[in-house]
Amino acid sequence: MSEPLIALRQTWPEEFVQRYRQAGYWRGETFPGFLRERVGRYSERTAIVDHEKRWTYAQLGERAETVASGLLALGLQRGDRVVVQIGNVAEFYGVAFGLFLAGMIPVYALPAHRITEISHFVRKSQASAYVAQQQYGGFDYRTLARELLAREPALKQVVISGDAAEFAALQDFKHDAARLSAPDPDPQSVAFLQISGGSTGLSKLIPRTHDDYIYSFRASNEICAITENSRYMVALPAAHNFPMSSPGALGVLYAGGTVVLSRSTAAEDAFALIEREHVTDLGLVPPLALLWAQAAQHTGRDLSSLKVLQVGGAKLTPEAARRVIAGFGCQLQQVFGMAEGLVNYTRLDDGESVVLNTQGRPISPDDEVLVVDDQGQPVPIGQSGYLLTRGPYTIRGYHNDDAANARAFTEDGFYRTGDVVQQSADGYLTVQGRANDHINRAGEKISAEEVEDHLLAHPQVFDAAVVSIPDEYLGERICAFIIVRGEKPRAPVLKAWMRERGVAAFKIPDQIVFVDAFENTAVGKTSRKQLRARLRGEFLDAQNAPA
Ligand code: OOB
Repeated sequence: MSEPLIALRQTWPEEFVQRYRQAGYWRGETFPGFLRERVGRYSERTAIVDHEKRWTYAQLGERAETVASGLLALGLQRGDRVVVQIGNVAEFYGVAFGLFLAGMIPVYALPAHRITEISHFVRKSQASAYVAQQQYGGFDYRTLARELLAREPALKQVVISGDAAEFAALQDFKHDAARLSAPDPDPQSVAFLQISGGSTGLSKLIPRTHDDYIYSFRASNEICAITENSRYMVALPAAHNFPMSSPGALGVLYAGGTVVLSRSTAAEDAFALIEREHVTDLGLVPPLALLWAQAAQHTGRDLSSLKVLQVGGAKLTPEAARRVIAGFGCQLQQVFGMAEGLVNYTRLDDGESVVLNTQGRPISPDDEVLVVDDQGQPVPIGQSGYLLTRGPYTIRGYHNDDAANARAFTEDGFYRTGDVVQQSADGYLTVQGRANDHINRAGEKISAEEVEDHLLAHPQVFDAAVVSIPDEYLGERICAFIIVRGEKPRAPVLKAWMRERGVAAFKIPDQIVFVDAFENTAVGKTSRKQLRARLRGEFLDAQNAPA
């Protein structure tokens, strides 16, 4: 029996709805309205450039309408969730806006996700369809689609861009104006589902509404000085919240600028594109920013069009920030955000000390920030504490996940970010670390528990504890402590095991350490969290011990 259509409406209490509307944050704009308006206003300007396409706003609008007609012609309906797994190509936005026009709800997967994750997203969102590319980054997504259909019988459709084999082909979709008469969605309804980094177990789904998300990038545009002359490069995965909306591709399209997509994260490939397209703005994670800063000093490419380099997704230390500024010679902006909402920026007129030493301050005057101790009591200004937040673009709950919501939100609706920060008297935040057990590997968030679960499924693994270990290049790497059962497996065998289980490559441990026991860690006596902290401590001590 098919599930009834779930009501995808985010729930802020009425007094907050009124407040956010009155303050002018929520203006009743929707994604279909945004697209139509920009297509009308900027029609012949260049909207999107990828390695082979160059779309004007008119062409983006036409493509989105074609995708919408095609999806409706396949029998998909308004309100249907559709898992989208597309890399850094123009079609990513063709499909996203196509889904918006059709009244459907994209669920944004990353290209690195594999069957285990995609299956989870399909189930959790009760998706009707999966849209992917024939191949991207050397991986054939049709193979994944076949396995997905076998595992998820409720999935009705698979649509493939490129050679679609037995699946519906995105290229064959026909424009059909008659199908496109749908009324605009309620601005407070959920526009799409974003994937959480996941601190415990599998990723949660993050419902973002038209009103709240459009506010976040409209306000970001102002802070980041995005205009119709901005040419913004997407080098991180287009589906990630940072290059999507901080101010990201959506902010830039909202302003009438140009989005330039890079499929490659290699500095020289990107530099060629920056030179050719006169890229003005760019967002990177710290490890890439450092690599590119180094390469920039020896490149023959002209990077002088670059105005602002944004760095976020993981902590940029003051020393790293200095190197990035020296390497690029352009302005640095730190960005500390989360797919759940809250985004902080250093401002373009901030002094050097703020840009080097802080991760910025919130977008909105109505972003409420609390920094609290273990008892939930606010700590004095300048002291470290757990960051809690609520505001006009921070979710009040994950999609369909009561257990996670009970943990991640306070009774009065604050999101527990899991980050440990210090707040200055003028509201700037400096990230000190994290309270929860996720690993931030070059900006990719990995749940320790999820990796442990995969390892525990191996017959020769008796117990596993997964921790982050500081890494000069990645920020953090994944280390798995393993107690074996019977014969000891070789580390590469365990890594291959995870790969074969179909999980994203970025979740596979970088390092495996075999231990005899976790000592007095009888289940229930010591929390996993304490165990992980102790193992990490002992491991680091052992590494630093004199030889
Ligand atoms: C961004 O979003 P997510 O959802 O992948 O990850 C959020 C988490 C934060 O809670 C924090 O732990 C970490 O990533 N983080 C940073 C950071 N930016 C994100 N930690 C230290 N310094 C930073 N600058 O990563 C994201 C979303 C929108 C804009 C930028 C990043």
